[in-house]
Amino acid sequence: MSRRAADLLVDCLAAHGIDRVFCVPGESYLAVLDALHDSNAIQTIVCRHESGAGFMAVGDAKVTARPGVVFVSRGPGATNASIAVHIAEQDAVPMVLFIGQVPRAEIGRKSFQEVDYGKMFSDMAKGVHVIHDAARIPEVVARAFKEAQTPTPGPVVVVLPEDMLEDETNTPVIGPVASPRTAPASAKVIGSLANVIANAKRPLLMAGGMHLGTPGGRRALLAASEAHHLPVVLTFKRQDYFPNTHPHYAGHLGFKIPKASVDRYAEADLIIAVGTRLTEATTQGYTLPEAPVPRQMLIHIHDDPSQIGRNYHTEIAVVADPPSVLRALAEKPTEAPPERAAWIRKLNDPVVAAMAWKAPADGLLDMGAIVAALTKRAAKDAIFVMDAGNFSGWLHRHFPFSIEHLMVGAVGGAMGIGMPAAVAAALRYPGRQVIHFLGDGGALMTGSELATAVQYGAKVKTFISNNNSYGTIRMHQEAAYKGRVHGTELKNPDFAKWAESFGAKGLTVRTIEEAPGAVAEALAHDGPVVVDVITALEHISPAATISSLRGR
Ligand SMILES: Cc1ncc(C[n+]2csc(CCOP(=O)(O)OP(=O)(O)O)c2C)c(N)n1
Repeated sequence: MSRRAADLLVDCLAAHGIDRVFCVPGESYLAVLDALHDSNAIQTIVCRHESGAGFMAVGDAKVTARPGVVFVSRGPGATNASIAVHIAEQDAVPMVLFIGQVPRAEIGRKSFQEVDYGKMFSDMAKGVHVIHDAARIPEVVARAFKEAQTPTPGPVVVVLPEDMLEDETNTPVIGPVASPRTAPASAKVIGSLANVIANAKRPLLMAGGMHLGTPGGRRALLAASEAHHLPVVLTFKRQDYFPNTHPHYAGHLGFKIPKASVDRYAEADLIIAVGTRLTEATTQGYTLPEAPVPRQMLIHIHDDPSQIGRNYHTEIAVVADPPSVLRALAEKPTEAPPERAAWIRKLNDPVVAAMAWKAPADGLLDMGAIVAALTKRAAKDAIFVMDAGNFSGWLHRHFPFSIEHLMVGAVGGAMGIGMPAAVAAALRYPGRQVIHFLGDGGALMTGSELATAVQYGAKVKTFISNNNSYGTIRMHQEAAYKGRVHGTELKNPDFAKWAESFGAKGLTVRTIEEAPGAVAEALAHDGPVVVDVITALEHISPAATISSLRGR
Protein backbone atom coordinates (compact mmCIF):
# COMPACT_ATOMS: atom_id res chain seq x y z
CA MET A 1 0.00 0.00 0.00
CA SER A 2 1.51 3.29 -1.06
CA ARG A 3 1.18 6.20 1.36
CA ARG A 4 2.67 9.52 2.26
CA ALA A 5 5.95 9.39 4.18
CA ALA A 6 4.53 11.53 7.01
CA ASP A 7 1.68 9.03 7.50
CA LEU A 8 4.16 6.17 7.58
CA LEU A 9 6.21 8.06 10.20
CA VAL A 10 3.17 8.54 12.44
CA ASP A 11 2.21 4.86 12.06
CA CYS A 12 5.77 3.90 13.02
CA LEU A 13 5.56 6.04 16.17
CA ALA A 14 2.29 4.34 17.12
CA ALA A 15 3.90 0.94 16.49
CA HIS A 16 6.58 1.95 19.01
CA GLY A 17 3.91 2.59 21.61
CA ILE A 18 4.06 6.39 21.38
CA ASP A 19 0.71 7.83 22.43
CA ARG A 20 1.66 11.50 22.93
CA VAL A 21 3.98 13.96 21.20
CA PHE A 22 4.93 17.47 22.31
CA CYS A 23 5.50 20.15 19.70
CA VAL A 24 5.68 23.72 18.55
CA PRO A 25 4.50 23.75 14.95
CA GLY A 26 6.65 24.75 11.99
CA GLU A 27 6.22 24.85 8.25
CA SER A 28 9.10 22.40 7.89
CA TYR A 29 7.06 19.45 9.14
CA LEU A 30 3.51 20.44 8.21
CA ALA A 31 2.93 17.03 6.63
CA VAL A 32 3.54 15.33 10.00
CA LEU A 33 1.00 17.61 11.69
CA ASP A 34 -1.41 16.70 8.92
CA ALA A 35 -0.77 12.99 9.53
CA LEU A 36 -1.22 13.47 13.29
CA HIS A 37 -4.55 15.16 12.54
CA ASP A 38 -5.97 11.74 11.63
CA SER A 39 -4.19 9.69 14.31
CA ASN A 40 -6.36 8.17 17.01
CA ALA A 41 -3.32 6.61 18.65
CA ILE A 42 -1.27 9.74 19.26
CA GLN A 43 -2.25 12.90 21.11
CA THR A 44 -0.52 16.12 20.05
CA ILE A 45 0.28 18.58 22.83
CA VAL A 46 1.06 21.99 21.40
CA CYS A 47 3.44 24.03 23.57
CA ARG A 48 4.47 27.68 23.81
CA HIS A 49 8.23 27.29 23.44
CA GLU A 50 10.37 24.47 22.11
CA SER A 51 12.27 24.27 25.41
CA GLY A 52 8.88 23.66 27.02
CA ALA A 53 8.04 20.96 24.48
CA GLY A 54 11.45 19.34 24.99
CA PHE A 55 11.22 19.49 28.78
CA MET A 56 7.72 18.00 28.62
CA ALA A 57 9.14 15.06 26.68
CA VAL A 58 11.90 14.71 29.26
CA GLY A 59 9.33 14.89 32.07
CA ASP A 60 7.08 12.36 30.36
CA ALA A 61 10.05 10.01 29.96
CA LYS A 62 10.99 10.48 33.61
CA VAL A 63 7.57 9.46 34.90
CA THR A 64 7.00 6.61 32.42
CA ALA A 65 10.55 5.30 31.84
CA ARG A 66 9.58 5.32 28.14
CA PRO A 67 10.95 7.62 25.44
CA GLY A 68 9.49 11.12 25.25
CA VAL A 69 8.88 12.47 21.74
CA VAL A 70 9.18 16.06 20.52
CA PHE A 71 8.58 17.65 17.13
CA VAL A 72 10.08 21.05 16.36
CA SER A 73 10.83 23.14 13.35
CA ARG A 74 14.30 23.66 11.90
CA GLY A 75 16.86 26.32 13.00
CA PRO A 76 15.04 28.47 15.57
CA GLY A 77 12.84 25.62 16.78
CA ALA A 78 15.72 23.19 17.09
CA THR A 79 17.98 25.67 18.85
CA ASN A 80 15.20 26.45 21.35
CA ALA A 81 14.75 22.71 21.98
CA SER A 82 18.46 22.07 22.49
CA ILE A 83 18.31 22.60 26.28
CA ALA A 84 16.12 19.51 26.57
CA VAL A 85 18.55 17.48 24.46
CA HIS A 86 21.32 18.51 26.82
CA ILE A 87 19.31 17.54 29.88
CA ALA A 88 18.22 14.22 28.36
CA GLU A 89 21.93 13.49 27.92
CA GLN A 90 22.93 14.71 31.41
CA ASP A 91 20.06 12.88 33.10
CA ALA A 92 20.20 9.76 30.87
CA VAL A 93 16.58 10.11 29.78
CA PRO A 94 15.25 8.46 26.59
CA MET A 95 14.03 11.13 24.20
CA VAL A 96 13.60 11.35 20.44
CA LEU A 97 13.61 14.83 18.91
CA PHE A 98 12.24 15.11 15.37
CA ILE A 99 13.27 18.24 13.47
CA GLY A 100 11.79 19.45 10.21
CA GLN A 101 14.59 20.34 7.79
CA VAL A 102 14.98 22.33 4.58
CA PRO A 103 14.17 20.40 1.38
CA ARG A 104 16.81 17.91 0.29
CA ALA A 105 17.84 19.96 -2.73
CA GLU A 106 18.65 22.92 -0.43
CA ILE A 107 20.72 21.06 2.17
CA GLY A 108 24.23 22.48 2.50
CA ARG A 109 23.44 25.86 0.93
CA LYS A 110 22.98 27.61 4.29
CA SER A 111 19.35 27.89 3.33
CA PHE A 112 16.69 29.69 5.36
CA GLN A 113 16.88 28.38 8.96
CA GLU A 114 19.17 25.55 7.95
CA VAL A 115 21.43 23.94 10.55
CA ASP A 116 23.72 20.92 10.32
CA TYR A 117 22.26 18.95 13.23
CA GLY A 118 25.02 16.35 13.15
CA LYS A 119 27.47 19.10 14.10
CA MET A 120 25.09 20.96 16.40
CA PHE A 121 24.21 17.98 18.58
CA SER A 122 27.47 16.05 18.27
CA ASP A 123 28.35 16.45 21.96
CA MET A 124 24.81 15.97 23.27
CA ALA A 125 22.81 13.43 21.28
CA LYS A 126 23.50 9.70 21.16
CA GLY A 127 22.75 9.81 17.45
CA VAL A 128 21.64 12.23 14.73
CA HIS A 129 19.93 10.63 11.73
CA VAL A 130 18.81 12.41 8.57
CA ILE A 131 16.13 10.57 6.61
CA HIS A 132 16.74 11.28 2.92
CA ASP A 133 14.67 8.37 1.63
CA ALA A 134 11.08 7.84 2.81
CA ALA A 135 11.51 4.08 2.41
CA ARG A 136 13.96 4.11 5.31
CA ILE A 137 11.65 5.80 7.84
CA PRO A 138 10.71 2.56 9.65
CA GLU A 139 14.34 1.47 9.92
CA VAL A 140 15.59 4.83 11.21
CA VAL A 141 12.72 5.25 13.67
CA ALA A 142 13.38 1.77 15.09
CA ARG A 143 17.08 2.59 15.42
CA ALA A 144 16.34 5.93 17.08
CA PHE A 145 14.10 4.36 19.75
CA LYS A 146 16.57 1.57 20.44
CA GLU A 147 19.46 4.03 20.74
CA ALA A 148 17.44 6.32 22.98
CA GLN A 149 16.75 3.48 25.41
CA THR A 150 19.87 1.34 25.53
CA PRO A 151 22.32 0.78 27.04
CA THR A 152 22.38 4.13 28.86
CA PRO A 153 19.27 6.09 27.81
CA GLY A 154 19.65 9.48 26.16
CA PRO A 155 18.52 11.81 23.38
CA VAL A 156 18.42 10.90 19.69
CA VAL A 157 17.72 13.39 16.90
CA VAL A 158 15.91 12.50 13.68
CA VAL A 159 16.00 15.08 10.88
CA LEU A 160 13.15 15.18 8.38
CA PRO A 161 13.71 17.14 5.13
CA GLU A 162 10.30 18.64 4.46
CA ASP A 163 9.95 17.46 0.86
CA MET A 164 10.80 13.87 1.89
CA LEU A 165 7.72 13.90 4.15
CA GLU A 166 5.48 14.32 1.09
CA ASP A 167 7.01 11.39 -0.85
CA GLU A 168 4.96 8.26 -1.44
CA THR A 169 6.28 4.91 -0.26
CA ASN A 170 4.96 1.39 0.15
CA THR A 171 7.48 0.39 2.84
CA PRO A 172 5.76 -1.42 5.73
CA VAL A 173 5.87 -0.26 9.36
CA ILE A 174 8.50 -1.87 11.60
CA GLY A 175 7.79 -2.24 15.32
CA PRO A 176 10.38 -1.94 18.09
CA VAL A 177 13.49 -4.09 17.90
CA ALA A 178 13.94 -6.36 20.93
CA SER A 179 15.84 -4.39 23.54
CA PRO A 180 19.14 -6.07 24.26
CA ARG A 181 19.24 -6.78 27.98
CA THR A 182 22.22 -7.71 30.05
CA ALA A 183 22.03 -11.17 31.58
CA PRO A 184 21.40 -11.35 35.33
CA ALA A 185 24.55 -11.68 37.41
CA SER A 186 25.52 -15.31 38.02
CA ALA A 187 24.98 -17.02 41.39
CA LYS A 188 28.77 -17.01 41.80
CA VAL A 189 28.95 -13.22 41.38
CA ILE A 190 26.05 -12.71 43.80
CA GLY A 191 27.72 -15.04 46.29
CA SER A 192 30.99 -13.14 46.16
CA LEU A 193 29.20 -9.76 46.47
CA ALA A 194 27.36 -11.05 49.54
CA ASN A 195 30.64 -12.22 50.96
CA VAL A 196 32.37 -8.85 50.49
CA ILE A 197 29.36 -7.06 52.01
CA ALA A 198 29.28 -9.39 55.01
CA ASN A 199 32.90 -8.58 55.79
CA ALA A 200 32.54 -4.81 55.52
CA LYS A 201 32.26 -2.85 58.76
CA ARG A 202 31.06 0.37 57.17
CA PRO A 203 29.50 -0.35 53.76
CA LEU A 204 27.49 2.28 51.92
CA LEU A 205 24.96 1.47 49.20
CA MET A 206 24.84 4.39 46.76
CA ALA A 207 21.74 4.03 44.59
CA GLY A 208 20.54 5.93 41.54
CA GLY A 209 19.91 5.71 37.80
CA MET A 210 16.68 5.19 35.96
CA HIS A 211 16.27 1.42 36.32
CA LEU A 212 16.00 1.51 40.10
CA GLY A 213 13.18 4.03 39.77
CA THR A 214 10.62 1.43 38.70
CA PRO A 215 8.36 0.08 41.46
CA GLY A 216 10.20 -3.25 41.23
CA GLY A 217 13.58 -1.50 41.37
CA ARG A 218 12.59 0.39 44.51
CA ARG A 219 11.34 -2.76 46.21
CA ALA A 220 14.56 -4.57 45.29
CA LEU A 221 16.64 -1.75 46.79
CA LEU A 222 14.69 -1.90 50.03
CA ALA A 223 14.90 -5.70 50.19
CA ALA A 224 18.67 -5.75 49.54
CA SER A 225 19.29 -3.04 52.13
CA GLU A 226 17.33 -4.97 54.75
CA ALA A 227 18.77 -8.38 53.88
CA HIS A 228 22.37 -7.10 54.20
CA HIS A 229 22.03 -4.34 56.81
CA LEU A 230 23.12 -1.71 54.30
CA PRO A 231 22.70 2.03 54.80
CA VAL A 232 21.45 3.65 51.60
CA VAL A 233 22.44 7.04 50.25
CA LEU A 234 20.53 8.20 47.18
CA THR A 235 21.90 10.17 44.26
CA PHE A 236 20.79 13.68 43.31
CA LYS A 237 16.99 13.99 42.75
CA ARG A 238 16.42 10.26 43.40
CA GLN A 239 15.13 10.76 46.94
CA ASP A 240 11.98 8.83 46.09
CA TYR A 241 13.88 5.54 45.61
CA PHE A 242 14.05 4.60 49.30
CA PRO A 243 11.77 5.40 52.24
CA ASN A 244 13.27 8.50 53.84
CA THR A 245 11.94 7.46 57.24
CA HIS A 246 13.62 4.04 57.15
CA PRO A 247 16.41 3.57 59.73
CA HIS A 248 18.77 2.59 56.87
CA TYR A 249 18.24 5.89 55.06
CA ALA A 250 21.51 7.80 54.99
CA GLY A 251 20.43 10.89 53.01
CA HIS A 252 20.91 12.07 49.45
CA LEU A 253 23.86 13.33 47.46
CA GLY A 254 22.62 16.70 46.26
CA PHE A 255 24.42 19.99 45.94
CA LYS A 256 25.38 21.83 49.12
CA ILE A 257 24.80 18.92 51.44
CA PRO A 258 26.56 19.55 54.75
CA LYS A 259 30.29 18.82 54.72
CA ALA A 260 29.82 16.80 57.90
CA SER A 261 27.57 14.38 55.98
CA VAL A 262 30.07 14.02 53.14
CA ASP A 263 32.84 13.37 55.69
CA ARG A 264 30.70 10.68 57.33
CA TYR A 265 29.98 8.95 54.01
CA ALA A 266 33.71 9.05 53.23
CA GLU A 267 34.38 6.88 56.30
CA ALA A 268 32.82 3.93 54.45
CA ASP A 269 35.12 0.97 53.97
CA LEU A 270 33.05 -0.27 51.02
CA ILE A 271 30.98 1.67 48.47
CA ILE A 272 28.46 -0.29 46.43
CA ALA A 273 27.39 2.04 43.60
CA VAL A 274 24.30 0.62 41.97
CA GLY A 275 22.57 1.99 38.87
CA THR A 276 24.38 5.33 39.15
CA ARG A 277 26.89 6.62 36.60
CA LEU A 278 28.83 8.25 39.45
CA THR A 279 28.53 11.70 37.94
CA GLU A 280 29.80 14.99 39.38
CA ALA A 281 26.79 15.87 41.58
CA THR A 282 26.51 12.37 43.00
CA THR A 283 30.19 12.09 43.79
CA GLN A 284 30.36 15.60 45.29
CA GLY A 285 32.78 16.70 42.61
CA TYR A 286 34.51 13.33 42.30
CA THR A 287 35.46 13.24 45.98
CA LEU A 288 32.99 10.55 47.10
CA PRO A 289 34.40 8.16 46.14
CA GLU A 290 37.63 9.94 45.44
CA ALA A 291 38.73 9.88 41.78
CA PRO A 292 40.62 8.27 40.26
CA VAL A 293 41.46 5.77 43.03
CA PRO A 294 38.86 5.54 45.82
CA ARG A 295 40.05 5.24 49.40
CA GLN A 296 37.71 2.32 49.97
CA MET A 297 36.75 -0.72 47.92
CA LEU A 298 34.35 0.24 45.11
CA ILE A 299 31.79 -2.16 43.67
CA HIS A 300 30.03 -0.67 40.65
CA ILE A 301 26.87 -2.34 39.33
CA HIS A 302 25.53 -0.96 36.04
CA ASP A 303 24.00 -2.44 32.92
CA ASP A 304 26.20 -0.35 30.60
CA PRO A 305 29.84 -1.47 30.71
CA SER A 306 31.00 1.90 29.35
CA GLN A 307 29.82 3.56 32.58
CA ILE A 308 32.07 1.46 34.79
CA GLY A 309 35.70 2.45 35.26
CA ARG A 310 35.27 5.74 33.38
CA ASN A 311 36.45 7.96 36.23
CA TYR A 312 37.12 5.40 38.90
CA HIS A 313 39.47 2.54 39.56
CA THR A 314 36.77 -0.03 40.30
CA GLU A 315 37.68 -3.20 42.14
CA ILE A 316 34.52 -5.14 41.40
CA ALA A 317 32.59 -4.36 38.19
CA VAL A 318 29.23 -6.05 37.69
CA VAL A 319 27.60 -5.53 34.30
CA ALA A 320 23.99 -6.52 34.93
CA ASP A 321 20.51 -5.09 35.35
CA PRO A 322 20.74 -3.27 38.74
CA PRO A 323 17.29 -4.31 40.10
CA SER A 324 17.95 -7.96 39.24
CA VAL A 325 21.28 -7.88 41.12
CA LEU A 326 19.58 -6.34 44.17
CA ARG A 327 16.76 -8.88 44.02
CA ALA A 328 19.25 -11.75 43.85
CA LEU A 329 21.25 -10.23 46.71
CA ALA A 330 18.10 -9.91 48.80
CA GLU A 331 17.63 -13.66 48.51
CA LYS A 332 21.05 -14.29 50.08
CA PRO A 333 20.87 -12.39 53.38
CA THR A 334 24.02 -11.96 55.46
CA GLU A 335 24.81 -11.25 59.08
CA ALA A 336 26.59 -7.99 59.69
CA PRO A 337 29.69 -7.52 61.89
CA PRO A 338 28.79 -6.02 65.30
CA GLU A 339 30.08 -2.53 64.36
CA ARG A 340 27.52 -2.21 61.58
CA ALA A 341 24.56 -1.13 63.72
CA ALA A 342 26.45 1.90 65.05
CA TRP A 343 27.53 2.81 61.51
CA ILE A 344 23.94 2.71 60.27
CA ARG A 345 22.83 4.93 63.18
CA LYS A 346 25.70 7.32 62.58
CA LEU A 347 24.47 7.92 59.04
CA ASN A 348 20.76 7.98 59.84
CA ASP A 349 20.73 10.13 63.01
CA PRO A 350 21.68 13.43 61.30
CA VAL A 351 19.08 12.86 58.58
CA VAL A 352 16.36 12.33 61.18
CA ALA A 353 17.54 15.37 63.14
CA ALA A 354 17.43 17.63 60.06
CA MET A 355 14.19 16.32 58.59
CA ALA A 356 11.63 17.94 60.87
CA TRP A 357 11.09 21.57 59.92
CA LYS A 358 11.08 24.12 62.72
CA ALA A 359 9.70 27.59 62.17
CA PRO A 360 12.70 29.96 61.94
CA ALA A 361 13.38 32.12 64.99
CA ASP A 362 13.32 35.35 62.93
CA GLY A 363 9.78 34.54 61.79
CA LEU A 364 10.60 35.10 58.12
CA LEU A 365 8.82 33.07 55.44
CA ASP A 366 10.71 30.51 53.40
CA MET A 367 9.68 27.36 51.52
CA GLY A 368 10.02 25.34 54.74
CA ALA A 369 6.55 26.46 55.82
CA ILE A 370 5.11 25.16 52.55
CA VAL A 371 6.98 21.85 52.89
CA ALA A 372 5.75 21.46 56.47
CA ALA A 373 2.15 21.88 55.31
CA LEU A 374 2.69 19.49 52.40
CA THR A 375 4.17 16.89 54.76
CA LYS A 376 0.78 16.82 56.47
CA ARG A 377 -1.41 17.10 53.39
CA ALA A 378 0.25 15.72 50.25
CA ALA A 379 -1.15 12.44 48.93
CA LYS A 380 0.84 9.26 49.60
CA ASP A 381 1.54 8.95 45.87
CA ALA A 382 2.00 12.64 45.06
CA ILE A 383 4.41 13.55 42.28
CA PHE A 384 6.89 16.28 43.19
CA VAL A 385 8.38 18.29 40.35
CA MET A 386 11.11 20.80 40.97
CA ASP A 387 12.79 23.38 38.83
CA ALA A 388 16.46 24.17 39.50
CA GLY A 389 17.30 26.56 42.31
CA ASN A 390 17.78 26.88 46.05
CA PHE A 391 14.02 26.86 46.76
CA SER A 392 14.05 23.08 46.17
CA GLY A 393 16.48 22.63 49.08
CA TRP A 394 13.65 22.78 51.65
CA LEU A 395 11.85 19.93 49.89
CA HIS A 396 15.02 17.85 49.72
CA ARG A 397 15.78 18.40 53.38
CA HIS A 398 12.40 18.35 55.07
CA PHE A 399 9.98 16.21 53.05
CA PRO A 400 9.92 12.49 53.96
CA PHE A 401 9.74 10.87 50.53
CA SER A 402 8.44 7.34 50.29
CA ILE A 403 8.79 4.89 47.43
CA GLU A 404 5.21 5.66 46.34
CA HIS A 405 6.14 9.26 45.60
CA LEU A 406 7.81 10.40 42.41
CA MET A 407 10.45 13.12 42.32
CA VAL A 408 11.08 14.81 38.98
CA GLY A 409 13.72 17.42 38.27
CA ALA A 410 16.82 17.99 36.16
CA VAL A 411 19.84 16.22 37.61
CA GLY A 412 21.73 18.37 35.11
CA GLY A 413 20.43 21.49 36.85
CA ALA A 414 18.61 23.23 33.98
CA MET A 415 16.22 25.95 35.06
CA GLY A 416 12.97 25.84 33.11
CA ILE A 417 12.23 22.13 33.41
CA GLY A 418 9.73 22.64 36.23
CA MET A 419 6.51 23.85 34.65
CA PRO A 420 6.80 21.72 31.47
CA ALA A 421 7.71 18.54 33.37
CA ALA A 422 4.87 19.18 35.82
CA VAL A 423 2.43 19.54 32.91
CA ALA A 424 3.71 16.30 31.36
CA ALA A 425 3.42 14.46 34.71
CA ALA A 426 -0.12 15.74 35.30
CA LEU A 427 -1.20 14.70 31.81
CA ARG A 428 0.27 11.23 32.34
CA TYR A 429 -1.25 10.78 35.81
CA PRO A 430 -4.43 12.89 35.91
CA GLY A 431 -5.53 11.18 39.14
CA ARG A 432 -2.40 12.02 41.13
CA GLN A 433 -1.38 15.25 42.82
CA VAL A 434 1.39 17.00 40.93
CA ILE A 435 3.14 19.42 43.29
CA HIS A 436 5.59 21.73 41.64
CA PHE A 437 8.29 23.92 43.25
CA LEU A 438 9.61 26.80 41.19
CA GLY A 439 11.68 29.96 41.70
CA ASP A 440 10.72 33.40 40.45
CA GLY A 441 13.68 33.07 38.08
CA GLY A 442 12.53 29.80 36.54
CA ALA A 443 8.89 30.93 36.58
CA LEU A 444 9.48 33.44 33.82
CA MET A 445 11.71 31.11 31.81
CA THR A 446 9.15 28.44 30.89
CA GLY A 447 6.25 29.34 33.21
CA SER A 448 4.20 30.27 30.16
CA GLU A 449 3.61 26.55 29.73
CA LEU A 450 0.96 27.21 32.38
CA ALA A 451 -1.08 28.03 29.26
CA THR A 452 -0.51 24.44 28.11
CA ALA A 453 -1.63 23.20 31.53
CA VAL A 454 -4.85 25.19 31.22
CA GLN A 455 -5.38 24.18 27.58
CA TYR A 456 -5.14 20.44 28.32
CA GLY A 457 -6.49 20.38 31.88
CA ALA A 458 -3.23 19.52 33.67
CA LYS A 459 -3.98 20.17 37.35
CA VAL A 460 -0.51 21.27 38.40
CA LYS A 461 -0.07 22.84 41.85
CA THR A 462 2.81 25.30 41.52
CA PHE A 463 4.49 26.96 44.49
CA ILE A 464 6.71 29.86 43.40
CA SER A 465 9.41 30.96 45.82
CA ASN A 466 9.29 34.67 45.07
CA ASN A 467 12.40 36.28 46.55
CA ASN A 468 12.98 38.85 43.76
CA SER A 469 16.31 37.26 43.00
CA TYR A 470 18.18 34.60 41.09
CA GLY A 471 18.81 33.47 44.65
CA THR A 472 21.16 30.57 44.05
CA ILE A 473 23.52 32.78 42.12
CA ARG A 474 23.13 35.53 44.71
CA MET A 475 24.27 32.98 47.30
CA HIS A 476 27.39 32.18 45.27
CA GLN A 477 27.91 35.90 44.66
CA GLU A 478 27.74 36.68 48.39
CA ALA A 479 30.22 33.88 49.09
CA ALA A 480 32.68 34.92 46.38
CA TYR A 481 32.24 38.71 46.22
CA LYS A 482 30.66 39.69 49.52
CA GLY A 483 28.03 42.41 49.19
CA ARG A 484 28.76 43.10 45.51
CA VAL A 485 25.27 42.30 44.25
CA HIS A 486 25.04 42.59 40.50
CA GLY A 487 22.95 40.92 37.83
CA THR A 488 20.95 38.79 40.25
CA GLU A 489 18.09 41.10 41.33
CA LEU A 490 14.62 40.69 39.81
CA LYS A 491 11.39 42.67 39.67
CA ASN A 492 8.48 40.33 39.31
CA PRO A 493 4.84 40.46 38.26
CA ASP A 494 2.14 39.60 40.77
CA PHE A 495 2.25 35.85 40.18
CA ALA A 496 -1.25 35.24 41.53
CA LYS A 497 -2.71 37.71 39.03
CA TRP A 498 -0.40 36.33 36.35
CA ALA A 499 -1.83 32.84 37.00
CA GLU A 500 -5.41 34.14 36.95
CA SER A 501 -4.76 35.73 33.56
CA PHE A 502 -4.02 32.25 32.17
CA GLY A 503 -7.25 30.87 33.63
CA ALA A 504 -5.53 29.14 36.57
CA LYS A 505 -6.20 29.83 40.25
CA GLY A 506 -3.82 32.29 41.90
CA LEU A 507 -3.03 32.50 45.63
CA THR A 508 -0.51 34.49 47.63
CA VAL A 509 1.26 33.54 50.87
CA ARG A 510 3.01 36.29 52.81
CA THR A 511 3.50 34.78 56.27
CA ILE A 512 4.31 31.42 57.85
CA GLU A 513 0.80 31.37 59.33
CA GLU A 514 -0.83 31.65 55.89
CA ALA A 515 1.05 28.65 54.47
CA PRO A 516 -1.12 25.72 55.72
CA GLY A 517 -4.37 27.29 54.51
CA ALA A 518 -2.98 28.09 51.07
CA VAL A 519 -1.55 24.59 50.68
CA ALA A 520 -4.92 23.07 51.61
CA GLU A 521 -6.75 25.37 49.21
CA ALA A 522 -4.33 24.68 46.35
CA LEU A 523 -4.55 20.91 46.79
CA ALA A 524 -8.34 21.00 47.03
CA HIS A 525 -8.79 23.06 43.85
CA ASP A 526 -9.83 21.03 40.82
CA GLY A 527 -7.49 22.68 38.33
CA PRO A 528 -4.08 24.29 37.95
CA VAL A 529 -3.04 26.61 40.78
CA VAL A 530 -0.12 28.98 41.27
CA VAL A 531 0.79 29.98 44.81
CA ASP A 532 2.99 33.07 44.96
CA VAL A 533 5.06 32.49 48.10
CA ILE A 534 6.70 35.78 49.08
CA THR A 535 9.88 34.31 50.54
CA ALA A 536 12.57 36.21 52.40
CA LEU A 537 15.78 36.51 50.41
CA GLU A 538 17.60 36.58 53.76
CA HIS A 539 16.80 32.83 53.95
CA ILE A 540 18.94 32.16 50.91
CA SER A 541 19.04 28.38 51.44
CA PRO A 542 17.88 25.95 54.13
CA ALA A 543 21.38 26.12 55.60
CA ALA A 544 22.41 29.78 55.19
CA THR A 545 21.24 33.36 55.45
CA ILE A 546 22.57 36.36 53.55
CA SER A 547 23.74 37.74 56.92
CA SER A 548 25.67 34.55 57.70
CA LEU A 549 27.32 34.67 54.27
CA ARG A 550 28.36 38.25 54.92
CA GLY A 551 29.85 37.10 58.21
CA ARG A 552 27.44 38.98 60.39
C1 LIG B 1 18.79 27.53 32.08
C2 LIG B 1 19.68 27.94 33.21
N1 LIG B 1 20.18 29.18 33.25
C3 LIG B 1 20.96 29.57 34.29
C4 LIG B 1 21.25 28.70 35.29
C5 LIG B 1 22.12 29.14 36.46
N2 LIG B 1 21.29 29.22 37.67
C6 LIG B 1 21.20 28.22 38.55
S1 LIG B 1 20.15 28.54 39.79
C7 LIG B 1 19.82 30.06 39.20
C8 LIG B 1 18.90 30.99 39.94
C9 LIG B 1 17.56 30.38 40.19
O1 LIG B 1 16.73 31.44 40.62
P1 LIG B 1 15.25 31.18 41.09
O2 LIG B 1 14.53 30.36 40.09
O3 LIG B 1 14.64 32.49 41.39
O4 LIG B 1 15.40 30.32 42.41
P2 LIG B 1 16.21 30.66 43.75
O5 LIG B 1 17.63 30.30 43.49
O6 LIG B 1 16.04 32.13 44.04
O7 LIG B 1 15.61 29.82 44.82
C10 LIG B 1 20.51 30.31 38.01
C11 LIG B 1 20.41 31.55 37.24
C12 LIG B 1 20.73 27.38 35.18
N3 LIG B 1 20.97 26.44 36.11
N4 LIG B 1 19.91 27.04 34.16
